[in-house]
Amino acid sequence: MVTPTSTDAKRVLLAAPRGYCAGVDRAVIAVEKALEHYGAPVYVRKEIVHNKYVVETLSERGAVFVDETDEVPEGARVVFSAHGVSPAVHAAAAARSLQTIDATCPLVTKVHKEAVRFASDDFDILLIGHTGHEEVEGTAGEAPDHIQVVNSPDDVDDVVVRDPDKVVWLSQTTLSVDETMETVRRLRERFPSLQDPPSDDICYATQNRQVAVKKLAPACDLVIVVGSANSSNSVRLVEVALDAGARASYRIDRAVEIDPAWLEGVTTVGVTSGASVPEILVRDVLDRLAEAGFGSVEEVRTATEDLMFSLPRELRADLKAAGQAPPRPTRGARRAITVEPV
Ligand code: 2E7
Ligand code: F3S
Repeated sequence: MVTPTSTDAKRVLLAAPRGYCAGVDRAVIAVEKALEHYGAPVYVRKEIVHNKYVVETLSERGAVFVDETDEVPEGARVVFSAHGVSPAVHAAAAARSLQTIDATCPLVTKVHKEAVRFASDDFDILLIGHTGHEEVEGTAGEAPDHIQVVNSPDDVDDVVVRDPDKVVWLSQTTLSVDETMETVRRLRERFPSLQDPPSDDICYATQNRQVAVKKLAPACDLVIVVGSANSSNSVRLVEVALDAGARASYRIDRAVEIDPAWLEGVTTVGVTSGASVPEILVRDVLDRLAEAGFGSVEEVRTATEDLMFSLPRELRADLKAAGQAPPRPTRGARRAITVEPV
């Protein structure tokens, strides 16, 4: 916990880690590289990541965002978003002879593999996550006959399974850690033999951003979360900030959305950003806060991140064939690890 200042000087506590995770970095670079290498248009199924600015910027450069593969011309190239797709989407793309680049985050692919394995062992799989979110649709689509979605602790009483001794829970990668643990606790009350996932499904980036905002929130009169409305992990950061003791917390896409009334009587402002948010948007927020007298910025760091994923394999192969070196990491020096998508 960060203690309040002894003076009433205005200050900003800036969460770290914040912003881009390794999966977003990889997905955004994949679209950029595809545009450079193949030329526009490059079709992208759904928003590559849930951030308005990223989508607008890539659109200006020639990316064409569509809802479904049937909007992509036969034989054209399409990128699948970081949130993952079900086997049915792969099949639909193949039926139209689309050339696919799968930018599914490798940590989502890991959850898909877990779902396939538990389904083949005939488990009932309770997927904790938000109905309608693209990631949940993709994961549930791996084994629709074995998976049911549990949205929140309040859903637990309605769960019906075939064999209470053969039940496992998995989850969306971007949930609130605390709420998910509460859902699991209630599920286990009903199904004492409930199995845990083989490893954490809530990813490192989600967890790290929640830990950082939890640390600064108790000292904050206001926590500003930069992120889009459809960004699950960004929305969770507002909830986590409030649960951890921030007196107020708001999500904004851009600095211009800061309402001057929010700053009245405020001494300490916390700032963080979701995993799909480019740092330039945070810089704009800090500039705006500085204009309002909050020029003193103190970073509150709870972890360092150096994870990086290699580009989608289809793209890497084409770049290599053209004699192009793989792109460098875009932020900081990070250890390269290769996790192959399925
Ligand atoms: C992919 C996955 O794009 P986001 O805002 O997505 P969420 O899932 O939080 O709405 O953030 C990056 C990201 C997170 N998870 C991308 Cl599976
Ligand atoms: Fe992947 Fe987690 Fe980011 S699942 S896309 S590393 S928020």
